[in-house]
Amino acid sequence: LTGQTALITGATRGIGFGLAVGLAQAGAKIILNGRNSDRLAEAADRLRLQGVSAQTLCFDVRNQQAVEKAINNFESADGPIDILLNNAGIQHRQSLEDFAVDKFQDVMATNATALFYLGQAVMIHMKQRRHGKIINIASIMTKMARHHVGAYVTAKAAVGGLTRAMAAEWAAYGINCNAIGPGYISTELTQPLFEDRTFSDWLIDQTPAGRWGQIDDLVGAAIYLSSSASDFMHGQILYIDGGMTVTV
Ligand code: GCO
Repeated sequence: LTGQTALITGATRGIGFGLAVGLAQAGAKIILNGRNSDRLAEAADRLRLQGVSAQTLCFDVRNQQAVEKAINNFESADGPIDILLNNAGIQHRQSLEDFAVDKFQDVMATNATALFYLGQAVMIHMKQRRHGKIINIASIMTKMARHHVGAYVTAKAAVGGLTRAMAAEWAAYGINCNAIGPGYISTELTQPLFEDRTFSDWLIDQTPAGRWGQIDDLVGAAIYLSSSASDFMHGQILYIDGGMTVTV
């Protein structure tokens, strides 16, 4: 990815931070995004400790004006954004019948609508260059569901549709849009589940690979979808789930 610049949203921790390290190790210049400037600076410091220099762009992905301003300013002052990794996401677990409306709306805004804001903002520039890679972070919940994550399931299903919609309209401009659908990856977001012995034993039993996923399990797919190796791939979702979605 040498010579390419990658913007990763929600990159202060978890999958976003791990993929930033992976793309950097493959040669990309990195822009970390987060909505908290202190956490963003701390993440950039952690990256530097791993020998990776990163720029930072602090904005809330749910704020379309802030998204457009940050990306247009970067493009005019610092240069092209070649790769967008739409990673930012939140989780809220509650029974659907009791699910708080404001929480549902926040999950949808962060995990789905924000990806549209980011995609629209970067593609205007990618279209001019007839080159760009957009990678949306979907989930096994793009095509499955489980109790108490109804907003997340709905949002991640929308990510699958948005990925196809972006591909349908933007492939003609030399922009590849695809998605990665992680299974259960051990991160801060899933820590309550990882620490729940009953859930974790069930998950391992449901997963042919017999283990929780690690963030490093996702890096290869992110590099592939960021590189010219995937130039003829459009609108696809790569499920990296230990086999969970293909077995009963
Ligand atoms: C949950 C988890 C899942 C995982 C991930 C699996 O409560 O079931 O949060 O949603 O985060 O999405 O791909």
